[in-house]
Order: sequence, then C-alpha cells, then structure tokens
Amino acid sequence: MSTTVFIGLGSNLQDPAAQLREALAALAALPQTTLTLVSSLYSSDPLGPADQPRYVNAVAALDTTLEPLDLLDRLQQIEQEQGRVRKAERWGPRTLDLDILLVGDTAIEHPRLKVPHYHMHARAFVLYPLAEIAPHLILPDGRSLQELLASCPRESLEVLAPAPLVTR
Ligand code: PH2
Ligand code: MG
Ligand code: MG
Repeated sequence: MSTTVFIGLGSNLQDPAAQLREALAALAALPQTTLTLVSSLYSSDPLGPADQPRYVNAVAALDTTLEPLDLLDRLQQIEQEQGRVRKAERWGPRTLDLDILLVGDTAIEHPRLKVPHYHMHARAFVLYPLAEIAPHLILPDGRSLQELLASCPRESLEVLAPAPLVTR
C-alpha cells in the first residue's frame, strides 16, 4: 500500500529555482515512488538570520511505498548531491532543504524524524504551497489546513513561477 507524503522544498543559494527543479527531478526518479503534484514556486524573506538571501520554496506530493526513514535517507542524499553543507548556524542559508512534512495521516516521533514537521503549522512558505496542491487536507491532530491558513498571514510570500513541469 502506498502512502501520500508531502515534501517541503527550500533553497536560498546557487540559483534556488534551479535547485528546486533539479530536486523535483530527483524526487520523481526515486524508486517505489511517484511524484504526483507540485506547487508553484514561491519566494519569501528568510525566517531566522536576516543576513541571507530570500528563499524559494515549494511543496510536492509523492505516493511511495518507501518506509519514512528510508525516504529520509534518500532525501538527505539528494541534499548532499546538490551541495548541501551542514553548518552549526540554525536556519542558515542552504542550497537545498528537503523536509518531510506529512506522511499519510500518521504522526512519527523518532530521534531522526518528527512528523508533522515541526513549525509547519505556522509557516506561510509551507502552508500556502501545500494548500495549492491539497486544499482540503486535515492534519493528524484533526486541524484542517484551512484553519491553519486563517491564522497564518502571507507576509512576504510571493508566487515566483508556476508549478514546474516534471518529466519522468
Ligand atoms: N528554511 C529555513 C530557515 N528559514 N526561510 C524561508 N523563507 N524559507 C525556508 O525554507 C527557510 C527559511 C531552514 O530550513
Ligand atoms: Mg526546513
Ligand atoms: Mg530540513
């Protein structure tokens, strides 16, 4: 049985929109996985340290039979392949960030993986792209995405480009 997984993509270094397109192609090429939906690309001011470029963000939906920790390993491998350098600075700049936001309607509490992704409930750069591809979503705790959006101002979030075409 496959599970629908939502992935948050983000980049603010080395042509962020191109980083996201490359990452989407890598997601589409994962084994046991179909990339089903991709939001528009959005740009927003950085959350965290202000002395870094604006981010480009998107959300994608996958249908997969990969186990969540196996998927996490593969996402981290894609981040590495696209030049991600892990630094001590929290919320610092990065070429590519791939976050597992939701895995079906389950919650996961594991030392390596917490689902729903922490803070996603209040981040415009996650909620608005997510709503574009899954407007009727209900989170594992019973809250609706629409309810979360109602208390999450868009602030600096802008649509940058339409949903990229991903060829498999
Ligand atoms: N990711 C961060 C830190 N700050 N700001 C925006 N706008 N978008 C992000 O994806 C983002 C951020 C660390 O994951
Ligand atoms: Mg992140
Ligand atoms: Mg991350």
